[in-house]
Amino acid sequence: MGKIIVGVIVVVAVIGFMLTRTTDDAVVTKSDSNTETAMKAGDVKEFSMTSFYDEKGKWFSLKEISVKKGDVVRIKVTNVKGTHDFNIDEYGIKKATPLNQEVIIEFTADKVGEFEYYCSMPGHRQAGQFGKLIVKE
Ligand SMILES: [Cu+2]
Repeated sequence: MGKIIVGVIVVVAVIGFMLTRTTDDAVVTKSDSNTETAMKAGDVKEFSMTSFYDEKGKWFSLKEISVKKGDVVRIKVTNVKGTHDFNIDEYGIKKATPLNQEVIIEFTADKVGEFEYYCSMPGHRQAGQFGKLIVKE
């Protein structure tokens, strides 16, 4: 009698152990593939703006860009009037934007916060040539 009970307990324990193992493996595999999918699926967020000046100041046509952390940000800047560039200090971006050329700036938004993009030509930022990059968690 005692042997049977011990035998049953052992069988139950072995089955339970196997079930736990299977479940753990399944969970691990699932979360791994989810992580991979999330990394690969980093959405590409594309924006276009022009860079120019007029009698009121110097400008980027787009004043604000909002993305999520992990997004690939692609900004197309076309300088249509004057001499300008495109900078985001916190992301180490400094790009010349020659007249009448579409310049593509691409980076992964891996830092959360609000950052300013601006033109570094003397006086341009002060004259209005800046905008806000918002990266949300
Ligand atoms: Cu400028």
